[in-house]
Amino acid sequence: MLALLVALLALAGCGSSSSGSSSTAASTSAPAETTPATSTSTPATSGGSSNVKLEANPEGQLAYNTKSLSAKAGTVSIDFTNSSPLPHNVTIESSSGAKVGATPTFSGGSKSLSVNLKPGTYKFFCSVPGHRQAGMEGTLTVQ
Ligand SMILES: [Cu+2]
Repeated sequence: MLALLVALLALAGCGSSSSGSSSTAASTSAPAETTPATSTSTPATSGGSSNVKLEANPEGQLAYNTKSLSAKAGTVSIDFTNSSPLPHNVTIESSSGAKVGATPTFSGGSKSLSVNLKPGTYKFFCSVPGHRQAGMEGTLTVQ
């Protein structure tokens, strides 16, 4: 009876030997995917463009709302509004008197004219007969 007990204890003692195998945690960390940064840098416009607003006198006087405009050299957009009952236009003329561009003659609404201008002094006027003489003209300075 006693021998059996000893035998059982002995067995238990032997079985308590723990195996020291430590499970090595497999570190399978995938490398972070580096998405290539698409740099959308806006290229500096060399020519430049400017927008100029001009308005005819809405009461029907033969006048623009200004006699002097200025713009940067390059593409110049002139937004001309004519709320007057009289038809008008905007004509651009170089200092030598050459016509550079013009909007159609119209009444009501607005039209825009896009011209490529070099630095210099230009004239803007309405080419409807009598209008320029009456005062519908001004100076456009391009720098
Ligand atoms: Cu006019």
